[in-house]
Amino acid sequence: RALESDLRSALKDGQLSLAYQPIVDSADHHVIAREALLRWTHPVRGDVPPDLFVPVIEDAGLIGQVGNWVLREACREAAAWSDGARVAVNVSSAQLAAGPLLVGHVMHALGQSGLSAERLELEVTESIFLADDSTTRATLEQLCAIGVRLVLDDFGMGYSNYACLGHGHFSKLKIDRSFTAAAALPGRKAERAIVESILTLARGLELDVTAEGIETAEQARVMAALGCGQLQGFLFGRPTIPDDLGQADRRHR
Ligand code: G
Ligand code: G
Ligand code: MN
Ligand code: NA
Repeated sequence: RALESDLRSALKDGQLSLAYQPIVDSADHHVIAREALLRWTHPVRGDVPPDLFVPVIEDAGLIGQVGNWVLREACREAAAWSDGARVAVNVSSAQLAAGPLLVGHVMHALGQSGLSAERLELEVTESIFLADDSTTRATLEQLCAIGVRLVLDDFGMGYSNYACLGHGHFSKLKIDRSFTAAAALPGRKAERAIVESILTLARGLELDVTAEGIETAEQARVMAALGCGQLQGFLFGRPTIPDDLGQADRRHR
C-alpha cells in the first residue's frame, strides 16, 4: 500500500529510469545487445529492486503505462547507439495478457524512434504459458509478424515448457544464471549435462542462446566452450544508467 502510493508519486516525479546491461558475443566479446532494466530511486529508501516494485506496478494496474514508457524510452535510446546493438526489453505476463494494447505500444515505440523491428528483443518468461490461453499465443504471433525478436528468459527455472518453443515464435533463449554458476564448477556433471541438452535443443530449433549471470572469466570460458553464443553478466558490465546530459529527458514522464 505504502509502496503503491510512493510509486504513484514516482511516476509523477520521474523517479524511474532504465539501466542497460551488455550482452556480448562469446567468441570476441563484442556487444550484440543491451538489456533494459527498470530502476526506481526512492527519495528515502534509495534503490528499490524491480522484483519488489514491478508486482506493485501490476497490482496497481499501472503496468500498461509504465511498460509503454519503458518501450518508448528503450527504443529511443537504442536508435541512437552507434554500434547498432539490439535492445532487450522485459515484458511481464500481465503485459502480454493485455494483447492488442502491447502490440500497439510496440508498434508506436518503433515508429516514433525509427528503430528497426529486428533490433528490438522482447524477453518473456515461461510463466506466460501457465495459462496457455489463445490470447497469449495470438499476441506472440502478432509481435513475431511485426518482426521483433522474442526471447525466452530464465530458461530452465520453471517447468521448462518445451512445447512453447515449438510454436516457432522465439529467436533466443536465455539460460538462467543458476545453471551458469553451477555448470562452471568442477564436478557438477548434472548441471553441465542440462546446459548441454539445452544447447542441443536450441541448435535443433535454430535459436540463439545467452548464458546469464557470467561473473568470472572461468564461467565465460566454460559456457563458450559448451557452445553458448552469447554471454551476459557482471564480468562484461553491470546494469548502468546512462548519465549526465538529457537525464531529465530519460526519466519517466
Ligand atoms: O533489475 P534486476 O536485474 O534486479 O531485474 C530483476 C527482474 O525485474 C528481471 O528479471 C526482470 O524480469 C524484471 N524487470 C526489470 N526491468 C523490467 C521492466 O522494464 N519491465 C518488466 N516487466 N520487468 C522488468
Ligand atoms: O530476470 P532477468 O534475467 O531479466 O533479470 C536480470 C537480473 O539479473 C537483473 O536483476 C540483473 O541485475 C541480474 N544480473 C545480471 N547479471 C548478473 C550477474 O552476473 N550476477 C548476478 N548475480 N545477477 C546478475
Ligand atoms: Mn531478462
Ligand atoms: Na533472466
